[in-house]
Amino acid sequence: MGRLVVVSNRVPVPDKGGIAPAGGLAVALKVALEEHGGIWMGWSGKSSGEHEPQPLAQLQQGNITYALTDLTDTDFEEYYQGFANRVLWPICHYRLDLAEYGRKEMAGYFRVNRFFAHRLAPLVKPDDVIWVHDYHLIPLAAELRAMGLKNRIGFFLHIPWPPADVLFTMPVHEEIMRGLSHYELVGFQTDHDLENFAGCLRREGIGDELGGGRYSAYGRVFKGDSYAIGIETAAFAEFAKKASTHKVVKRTRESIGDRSLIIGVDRLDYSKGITQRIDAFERFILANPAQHGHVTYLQITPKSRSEVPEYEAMQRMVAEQAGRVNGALGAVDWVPIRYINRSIGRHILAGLYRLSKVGLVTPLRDGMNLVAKEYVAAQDPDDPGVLLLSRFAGAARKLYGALLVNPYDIEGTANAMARALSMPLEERKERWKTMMDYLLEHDVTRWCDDFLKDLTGRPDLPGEHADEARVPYPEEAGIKASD
Ligand code: GDG
Repeated sequence: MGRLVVVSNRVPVPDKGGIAPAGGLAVALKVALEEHGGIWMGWSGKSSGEHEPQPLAQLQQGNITYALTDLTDTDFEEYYQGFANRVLWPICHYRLDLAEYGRKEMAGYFRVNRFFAHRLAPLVKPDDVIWVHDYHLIPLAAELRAMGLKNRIGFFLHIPWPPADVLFTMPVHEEIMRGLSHYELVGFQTDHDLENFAGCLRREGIGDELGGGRYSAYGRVFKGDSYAIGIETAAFAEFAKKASTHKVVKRTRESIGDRSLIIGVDRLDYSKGITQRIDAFERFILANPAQHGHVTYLQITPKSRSEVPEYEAMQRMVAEQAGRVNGALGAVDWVPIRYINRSIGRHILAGLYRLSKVGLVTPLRDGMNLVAKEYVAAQDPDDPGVLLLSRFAGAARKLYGALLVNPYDIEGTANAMARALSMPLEERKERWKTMMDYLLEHDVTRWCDDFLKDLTGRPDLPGEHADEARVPYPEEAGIKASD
């Protein structure tokens, strides 16, 4: 294959010493980029106000070029906050009640994708392979095709794909589906997401499943498959072992004493089921008086997307809820819930996972959920904790050793907490080993290799660009920004 060109909304730019920010995805893609040489392009995270952004800022690190563009305030509001985070995110997480459609935002989303394409195209060579990431950039391939690019282009969706009845509530669902058909390979986290996607194609006769993982739609043939994203399992396990001696982790151990620690780690997001989880913890304490004073639930919740009103409201709600439970159930020498509303260092996080007897990962819906995988990798093999996992997280499709829960069932989740805390060592070890063996084999490097192998080694795909003609996008198809 030629060079690799990765495009994502945000780019993990290495610091001046060339160190990439922590996180499996950044590491795995950096390894692939180093191997093939290439470009990682995306938004700089900065605004150019209302002025046209300057040309791409390019930063060379070895044989990788990081290419970053600013966005105007309007672009940020319409494309990022508006359509990506207030329409696509809730819709893909089955929350059509939270989706806020606005013609202006929808037009802004397609406009910024076109802008990205125009900035990227001059950097791309004919044999480069392009890998586009996530829901912010679905229409990018169509825009690049419209500019005449014939490269192999793959897309990976990090979040869930909803069933047709949910997706079709979105006024521009047709344009989104058409956008995906312009890729050679569309990757989802799980078989369920892929099934939902195939269902969307079948409904209203948009397209067909051709067999062998091939699909046709809008006069094009492309492949779809599922690729569960992993973590750097072996490295994270080692990291967590070392982190147990970190002073903050030691202090936490001392402050916990002989109580059992339960941990939850989630960006503050309504998809993560944090309020239902606190309800379940409260129910568990009320139903198990013997546990009073003997268990501490640590919830680490960095703020995210605070500029979006739903997130701001949720931030207040979770803090109030944790305070109410502590006020009602706590004692002068026992605070049942320790709630941290900011980000903590990755090494401390790894050490805290290892210290915790139970990992609570109970999203209402999640593409994969890396916290579940990190919690497992961080455990002491001789005395592993128990992963309590929502059946609606992508991770539940493969982590067979977890205790699966339905996060909407507060009582069921509370019962599972009690079961996890009393699970015998032999059962804990057996469950942990099943999961760890899987995670070691299916780490993030394997995920990256599998996707790229399918994208590049596909002589059977015609690379058909039957519908090369310019695709009319919403603002041209009669949806005006001023509507
Ligand atoms: C999306 C999809 C999919 C969290 N708090 C802190 C911290 N974190 C780190 C965790 C983990 C990451 O953030 C969160 O990843 P998740 O996968 O759990 O969730 P999303 O952010 O929603 O990610 C998801 C993922 O994309 C990848 O495809 O799995 O389904 O929604 O790595 O450790 N890290 C540090 N301090 C914190 O306080 N250092």
